[in-house]
Amino acid sequence: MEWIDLRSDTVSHPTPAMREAMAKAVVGDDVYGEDPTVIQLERDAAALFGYEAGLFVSSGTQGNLIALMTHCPRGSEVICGDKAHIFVYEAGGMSALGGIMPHTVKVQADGTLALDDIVHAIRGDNYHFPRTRLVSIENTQNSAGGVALSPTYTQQVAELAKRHGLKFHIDGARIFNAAVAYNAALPELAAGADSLTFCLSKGLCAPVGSVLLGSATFISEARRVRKMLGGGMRQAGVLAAAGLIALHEMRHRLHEDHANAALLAEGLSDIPHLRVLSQATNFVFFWLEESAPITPAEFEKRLQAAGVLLRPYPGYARKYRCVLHYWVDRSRVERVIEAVRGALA
Ligand code: TLP
Repeated sequence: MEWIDLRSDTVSHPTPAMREAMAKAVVGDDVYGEDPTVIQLERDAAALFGYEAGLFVSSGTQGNLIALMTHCPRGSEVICGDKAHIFVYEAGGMSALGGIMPHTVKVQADGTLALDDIVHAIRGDNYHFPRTRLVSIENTQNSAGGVALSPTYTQQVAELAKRHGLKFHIDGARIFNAAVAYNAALPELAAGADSLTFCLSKGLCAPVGSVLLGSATFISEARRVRKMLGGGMRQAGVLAAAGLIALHEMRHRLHEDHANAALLAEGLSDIPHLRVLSQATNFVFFWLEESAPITPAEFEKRLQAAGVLLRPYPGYARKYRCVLHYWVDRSRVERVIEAVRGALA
């Protein structure tokens, strides 16, 4: 069966053009700094966002961990959202491997951290306290509904961080979706951030990889941390080749996923026993009401029988996240709407 997989955009697989580029990629040993395709990806990514340098890493999780470990000495603190991916969904890596303490503040409904909350979370200069080193935001904010944060807000956080002598990191796993949502230039969304990670393997369809961006000095230190974590890859150009297509071609079609998400939200909105909670960028969240004639497990089973893969959002029994991507076009969205209607009839 050909699945319509809405569980995440991480499930997107490489396009035929990517597979061809991967087969033909010129490669070298990247730990020796000799893989021309990786070097090109890192340079192109840095240039696009206005950073000095980039580092190709195996995943968004690894990119964030490397950034945190490069910025923060052991025992220091990062201020981040209570729904931030680095806090909730990265297996506690910052603490387990970096000895870094998360200091969480509430993620607002619009995905931001209130500036006052950030200021209040900054530790005073007192030897009882851990030292605050870093502020981190997430754009788009996954758990808040895939909402995009504006260039203005990003700039405000950057200024706040600077004023208080803190470093500033952006988990920009889906930053290209944010750029589409705000029709913003990429450097605007990164302006003032000391580091940023973005993913090639979500809506952009590359099979593997993320890029960490920062100053030349920061990236050189980050390269050591990547090696320490076992993330030094060898002929990684086969992966970077797909990454280059993601970076230069696939990001230009993300508006289609946003339009399909809006279409899906609209189509689901009048189905009984289901409440659409939000739609933003390529995400739709809905709630399966307690009044539904079937259990969530049965709902998923019926959808699966109709070729649709959906799962509750981690930590919730009845809250579903649908993530649109390249492999779910408009006609498939229409099939999903019919499948959901049928499952709940
Ligand atoms: N998010 C995944 C799951 O881990 C929840 C998903 O399906 O959305 N930052 C953000 C904002 C993310 O959403 C993710 C992946 C990551 C980082 C980590 O990326 P990977 O999976 O490449 O380690």
